[in-house]
Amino acid sequence: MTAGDAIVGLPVIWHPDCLLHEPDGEVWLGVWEPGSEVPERAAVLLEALTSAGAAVTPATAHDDAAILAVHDAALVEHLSTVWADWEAAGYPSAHGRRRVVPYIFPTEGLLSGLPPRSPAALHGRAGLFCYDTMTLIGPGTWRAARAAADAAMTAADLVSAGAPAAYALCRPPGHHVGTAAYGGSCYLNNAAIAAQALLRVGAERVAVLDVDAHHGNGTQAIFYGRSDVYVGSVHVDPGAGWFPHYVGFAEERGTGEGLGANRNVPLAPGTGDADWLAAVDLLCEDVRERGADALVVSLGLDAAASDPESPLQVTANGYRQAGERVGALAPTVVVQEGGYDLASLGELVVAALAGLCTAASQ
Ligand code: SP5
Ligand code: ZN
Repeated sequence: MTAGDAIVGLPVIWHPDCLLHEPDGEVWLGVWEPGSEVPERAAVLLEALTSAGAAVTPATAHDDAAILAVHDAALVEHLSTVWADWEAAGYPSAHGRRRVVPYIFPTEGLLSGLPPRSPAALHGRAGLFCYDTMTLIGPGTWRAARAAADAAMTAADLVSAGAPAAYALCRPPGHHVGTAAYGGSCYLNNAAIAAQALLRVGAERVAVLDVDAHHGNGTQAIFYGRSDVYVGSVHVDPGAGWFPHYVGFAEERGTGEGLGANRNVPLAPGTGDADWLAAVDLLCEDVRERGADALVVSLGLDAAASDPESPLQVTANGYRQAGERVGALAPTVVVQEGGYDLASLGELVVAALAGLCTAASQ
């Protein structure tokens, strides 16, 4: 049996609309640059998983209930309408602004406690829910983000119905999106939506384990005051200079009823398999202690040594071992997050899911 054989038959939930989001780069430090969150990522992942024998399964349409349980309706309304408004107002055709990019942000310091109004000018409103300049919106963004959420909800259905594991091939990714704030190349929080969907159909306790190279700040924020969803994240230390810079520190343990249900394990740049897996083990230990009826894994592949967006040095074998440890905990919805090296993404996703399936089927 080869490493990949374990994933024969694994449901891979996919919607072709996930290819429609073309961010056309990112504005970083004032310069428009080629971005790394490109449609080819999804194509590469799909091809590798199909070749390995996974069972590609169409995402089915779901209503907005689970989405609106984790995101403010105003954020969803904004994301679903802002491109059409931008285009109708002539920003692309008359002003050369080919994507929605904010320039002013309603930070706490600007508002000084006043309520955030919805600005009259669309170019003012572009920053109402967005917290960076790298998360551009174009003609296909909303349809792709909504299709990714459908993929996550479809995977949650399968696991609720008894599948030991299901993988949602979500693109764009989602773990940087909070209740009413998007950024980090993410628009809807697919992992949080999956967790909420699992609760809706009967799970009492869900755990989200986030192994993306970056802190899952959105997922943390959504569940920070809740005890029904544990959130654990292992990531490159934001205190060492990495996105999301302001959050993701070890002392962030949750608040109120959620106190103790959030755990961050920040790692030094350069960390490789041994210490990364030890951090994954810490999170798994939390899940075993607290108990979970179902698990959501935010599977970022950008902790890999080959990845251009993070300084972690995890190998494909490391991802396989992480899959083995996590898969043993509970029935698992895997949601795709980051991972940007097109040459190694296929090997990495197959390794992670093969490890997970090996453990999940035992
Ligand atoms: C889902 C996910 O992994 N989001 C990552 C968001 C962090 N992106 C930080 C990008 C920093 C600028 N990248 C510079 C690349 C050089 N062009
Ligand atoms: Zn990432």
